[in-house]
Amino acid sequence: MSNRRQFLAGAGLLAAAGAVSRVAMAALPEPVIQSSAATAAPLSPPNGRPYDPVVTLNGWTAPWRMNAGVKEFHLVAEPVEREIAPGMVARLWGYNGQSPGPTIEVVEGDRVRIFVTNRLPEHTTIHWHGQRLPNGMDGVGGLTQPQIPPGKTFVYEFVARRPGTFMYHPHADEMTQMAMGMMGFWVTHPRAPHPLIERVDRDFCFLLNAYDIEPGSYVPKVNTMLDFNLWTWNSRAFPGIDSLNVRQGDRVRVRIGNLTMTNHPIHIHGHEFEVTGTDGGPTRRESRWPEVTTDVAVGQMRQIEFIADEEGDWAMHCHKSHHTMNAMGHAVPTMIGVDHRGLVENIQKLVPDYMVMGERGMADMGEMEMPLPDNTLPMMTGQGPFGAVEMGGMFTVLKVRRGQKADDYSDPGWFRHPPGTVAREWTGAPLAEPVRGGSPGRPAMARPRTTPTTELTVRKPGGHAGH
Ligand SMILES: [Cu+2]
Repeated sequence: MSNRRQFLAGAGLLAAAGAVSRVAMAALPEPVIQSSAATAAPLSPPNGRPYDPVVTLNGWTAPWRMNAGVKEFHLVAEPVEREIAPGMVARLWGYNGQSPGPTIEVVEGDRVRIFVTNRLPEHTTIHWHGQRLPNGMDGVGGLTQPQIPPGKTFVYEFVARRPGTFMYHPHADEMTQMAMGMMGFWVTHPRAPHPLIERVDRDFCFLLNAYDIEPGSYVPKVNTMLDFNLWTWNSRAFPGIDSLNVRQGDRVRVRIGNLTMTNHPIHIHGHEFEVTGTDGGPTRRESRWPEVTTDVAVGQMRQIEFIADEEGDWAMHCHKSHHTMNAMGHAVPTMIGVDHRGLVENIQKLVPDYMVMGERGMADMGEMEMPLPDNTLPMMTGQGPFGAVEMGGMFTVLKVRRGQKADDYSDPGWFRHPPGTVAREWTGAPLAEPVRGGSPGRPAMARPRTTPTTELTVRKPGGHAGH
């Protein structure tokens, strides 16, 4: 779907470059609307200065129209339906049919004209986070411009002066509009070889965002300040986030912007990376050091780079463990070590569909077939080649393959591990009772001799809690 749309858009651009009348060029450019949450193929620039395009995870790049040397984009702020992951759709606000809006890619020195049409029920603006621009183009409603009323179109115009990694979002009723998903990515490519900006083989980008959507409902609660329950990358939660598919040996860049209300330590397995840029620009070489996790604070952007030299399926995720879970994870009491034997049958007389959560840990949640309200994602889910992955939220996989073609971003499937390279069960003689250290006192996690009195919270799936 997205490829076809991009192809059609590209065909439109070619026609525009040919013989379109001045009248047509004086009219608003046709906005291109996206209906799919799939990762679109990179959009090679059909005109203007050349560059290596980025790939937006579960997103796409906005086509533009070249008008007398100016790159013209048309963003439409509007209500959208976004599939968060298969099985759950959210009613959000976004741009051009999706949340986030399309990525805008331009080249350092480009003059850019962006038409913004407001189809929301309230006024809005767009702030171009991180850009050098005339003050009146900065998009702060009331401060640098009047708000864009519903039904109106405003024009922003400036030169993309600084190459780098940026984002855009409203600066009008921000708490509501960002909680509803209004945001997008912006990349300004360097116009010439830049001493601090490498050429890379793959260049991915996505925004960190978060929602508070009650299980079973569709619309985010917009008055939530901190206690969000859906942690997403580009408004997608695992297993809805596409994998990053690369060829072994590729130099890979990942650009990440944080428009949630908390920080996210982003972690990649199996490789070390360096932070090569922020929304302030490329970092100086002497400021770079190897990392496997980098924290992306609120309102920050981080651009990381590494050589993908280890074949395999490598987890890539936020390191806050409650950010790799979907909704319903919050109110579950800790039951590890609590002996439920005999209790469940009694409770089930009162609550027929009662299930015990977590007496052996929470891993059972990954496989539990619990009745969930419609339009609700399981808390931890996703199937891997060895079983349930027990993850949700801000989690995906970096797939490094020897055989991946240079321009191929398709999913190569699960990694086939060479024989003898997978952790395996010990089948030799079992160890007798382990020898414990000689410290006096009881071990910290000893099982109590008698079952303690336990207060149980009985939870009926469906979000109705009773006691
Ligand atoms: Cu996080």
